[in-house]
Amino acid sequence: MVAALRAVVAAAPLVQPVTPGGRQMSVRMTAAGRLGWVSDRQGYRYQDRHPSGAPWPAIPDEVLAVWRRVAGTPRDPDCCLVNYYDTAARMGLHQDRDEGDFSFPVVSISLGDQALFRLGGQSRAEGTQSFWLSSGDVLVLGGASRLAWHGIDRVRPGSSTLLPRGGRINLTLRVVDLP
Ligand code: MD6
Ligand code: FE
Repeated sequence: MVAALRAVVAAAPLVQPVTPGGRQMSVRMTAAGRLGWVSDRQGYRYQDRHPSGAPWPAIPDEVLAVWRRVAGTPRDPDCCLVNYYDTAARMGLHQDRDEGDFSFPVVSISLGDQALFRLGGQSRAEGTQSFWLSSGDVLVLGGASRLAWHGIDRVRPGSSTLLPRGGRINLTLRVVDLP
């Protein structure tokens, strides 16, 4: 899977996005599939091209195979968001709600260093629990957890030898179905 992702990143290079408010995110991102999720000063959105103007590469078969095994739907995903965390990167608490149909799950695959995942409820005010995601872990946010708040508090450096330069890759697969 890492080899297939290297080809994705060669076709659609990682970018370090800025939020609509102008803050640089610490995670570097790219995507595969019909649509990719991008963020810049104009806002967050799904679009059919990398910021370079190139179409997104196809979602690798190895990745699709995981979705087909766990997503519980015959529909294939439209988007595979690829997030790369160096050991200083984190992801603030958020909901995945830019998609049009929340009856489809979001499936996440973690590769490389472990990361401390924080999972709350559907309202930001609810309490959270934290657990470590390790390389090879697959997490499905579906049903009542589809709109759960979640984020990455930190990456544990040196906790995996999968990626030669360390850090963590997280893939999230979604059916986008824009409203
Ligand atoms: C991460 N994951 O694991 C960030 N979103 O780096 C997510 O933001 C995420 O793991 C939706 C569903 C599952 C996830
Ligand atoms: Fe998310």
